[in-house]
Amino acid sequence: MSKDVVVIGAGGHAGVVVDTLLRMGRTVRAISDPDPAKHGKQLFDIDVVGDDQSVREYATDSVLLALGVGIGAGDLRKGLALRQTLFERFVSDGYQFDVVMSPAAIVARNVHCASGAQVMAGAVLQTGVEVGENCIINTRATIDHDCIVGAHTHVAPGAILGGGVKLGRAVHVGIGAVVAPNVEIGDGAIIAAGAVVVGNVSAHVTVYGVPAKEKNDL
Ligand code: JB3
Repeated sequence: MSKDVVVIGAGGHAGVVVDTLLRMGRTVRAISDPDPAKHGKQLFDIDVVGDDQSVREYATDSVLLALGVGIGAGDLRKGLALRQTLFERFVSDGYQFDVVMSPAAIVARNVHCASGAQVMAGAVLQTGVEVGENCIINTRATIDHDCIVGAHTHVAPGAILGGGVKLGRAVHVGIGAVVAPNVEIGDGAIIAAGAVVVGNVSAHVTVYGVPAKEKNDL
């Protein structure tokens, strides 16, 4: 039987994470969030017990963690950096992150998801896909055969990756974006919502539109 889970963050993404964990049959022990207005409140009957310091009350070997902070709005690079910082801080303190896998996702038998990866309802992951640590494959995203998704990357709802796509680390693929087969996206790149990417994208670049082109004013 799996260990109980503590969820970090109590916003919109955390609600999805907690619901998914409950559907997986996990017990969610507590939720942490720095916002004092959320302390004492509940998410699906689970208490928001305090800030991240309250997580330290649970021995590292007694619980698993799940990152409920998504910050997929506003400054996307800041959001991705916060997710990476929180993940790495808790790992260096000795905690382990659960793989959050919706029972309503369709996942080929040989897909590999690293620690902390999150695959939400309706996502489709085809054969040979590798999902790096602390990634979000969000609602109804499609990751086709042999794609590699780098650590800390967020594939937003409804995005579609053709076969053999390689996403670097801390990439954001926006809602409904499409990436053509075998395209490579560099570390830290942002693919805007609805973009159609037909060629490789360099690291730390933002692209938008159909077909996608570079945005230089960010
Ligand atoms: O688009 C979709 C389907 N999901 C988006 C998701 C990926 O990102 C969603 O629509 C939002 O854009 C965003 O969800 P998120 O991150 O839950 O955003 P929000 O609802 O604004 O909640 C963020 C929560 O994280 C707030 O309660 C913050 O107080 C909390 N937070 C910020 N920094 C933190 C920290 N929580 C903890 N535990 N530790 C922190 O350092």
